[in-house]
Amino acid sequence: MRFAATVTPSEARFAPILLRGPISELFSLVSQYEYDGIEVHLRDPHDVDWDEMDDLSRRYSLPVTTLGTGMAAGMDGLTFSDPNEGVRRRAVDRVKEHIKLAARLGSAVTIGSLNGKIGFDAEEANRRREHHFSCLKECCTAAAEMDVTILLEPLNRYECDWLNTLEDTLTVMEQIGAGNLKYLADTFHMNIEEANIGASIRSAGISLGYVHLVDSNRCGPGQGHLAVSDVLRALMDIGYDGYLSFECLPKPDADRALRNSLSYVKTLLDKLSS
Ligand code: LER
Ligand code: MN
Repeated sequence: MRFAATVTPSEARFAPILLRGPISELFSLVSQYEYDGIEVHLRDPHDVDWDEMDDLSRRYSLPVTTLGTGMAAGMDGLTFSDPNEGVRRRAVDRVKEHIKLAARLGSAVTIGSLNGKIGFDAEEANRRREHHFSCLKECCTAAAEMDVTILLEPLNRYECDWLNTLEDTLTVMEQIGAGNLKYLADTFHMNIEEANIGASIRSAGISLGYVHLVDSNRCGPGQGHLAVSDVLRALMDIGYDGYLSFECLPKPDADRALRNSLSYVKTLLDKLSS
């Protein structure tokens, strides 16, 4: 398993991201902490210089694992389930730009907060699910043409009112039927929504494309009450060899969160494999 750190060049404070700053400093820092990859959250992919990102990724031998898109929802109000067609169009067009950048960098694109909400009215909720389906399908088709994977991330009930569990996600994935659509398991959300995190990971099997390894309090693994070794054991059981990305709060500070998360998880993995 490989390790990624979450970063953003955006000033936005609401997302659980380890490092913020100019993109060149972010690559330099993450490589100093000896991570294998870097997960970059971008409100709009044109907020950064694509050539510069490509150069930095090569210079530091640091693959961009996935592009986070949630800031497009949080800052610009763009979602796939919005009742307004113009908003949905802008959401899809925005994600298509993330997809182009991802194709350039060899990364995936995450869809989490962009899934949006559906509300309580049954008919309206059905319409919004259909809107979501059309938008996600269009993005998966565009991504497939460029060999890009889309990671579908369910969020906990306080952030999303319909796509919360592995089961919800597998249902959507089955409806879409795209080979380049994978499940992103975020253990912070799973800790709230899944009855048994290890069992869910085992039942996800090859649908699993990426992991946000975060503790129960959204701090780095080892700082809360998540049974991290159960999660790692389940990942080992299904032969997961992708990234574990620490999408967590920079607490007590970014330096310690980056250092301690990595050493804590590496030590557990060593114990589990011996
Ligand atoms: C995005 O990866 C995520 O987990 C969201 O909860 C961020 O708000
Ligand atoms: Mn997440």
